[in-house]
Amino acid sequence: MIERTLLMVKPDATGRGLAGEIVGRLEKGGFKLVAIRSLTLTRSEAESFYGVHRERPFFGDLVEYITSGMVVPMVLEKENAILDLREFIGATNPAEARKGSIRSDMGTDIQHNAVHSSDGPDTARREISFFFTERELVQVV
Ligand code: FUP
Repeated sequence: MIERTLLMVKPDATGRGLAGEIVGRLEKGGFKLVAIRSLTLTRSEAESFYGVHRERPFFGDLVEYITSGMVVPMVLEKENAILDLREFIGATNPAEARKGSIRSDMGTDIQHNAVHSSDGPDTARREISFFFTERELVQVV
């Protein structure tokens, strides 16, 4: 099934000038770019985006970090996009991520792990509409 998912380049990667390289890798990897933007999240936006982690011990640090610089969210489309993208970016902790994956090559530690991607269909829908309007998701082929 053709799916759409959300990938967000995080501040550690944008700050090191890696956003373009990440987009290039994704496109070469067969992910079609549907929509892309850049912004710096406010604290309340970050708390809402990471709402499922509110009770976790790292929540405060995560919000602090994700608001510390620019993020580049994008919508990507392909067959089986959600799970394939999770595989493509590698495990959450760059030290455990598959060699050659984005997080292995570009992440620093579990917090500064270069990119986020949606972990399932419901999350993908929620995260895509968090950043993009319906109009931005329309593609005339
Ligand atoms: P992922 O779905 O791979 O992005 O990972 P999680 O949903 O488990 O975690 C979300 C984010 O919380 C991670 F990208 C990084 C951060 N995190 C920490 O900072 N410390 C932890 O111990 C676990 C996650």
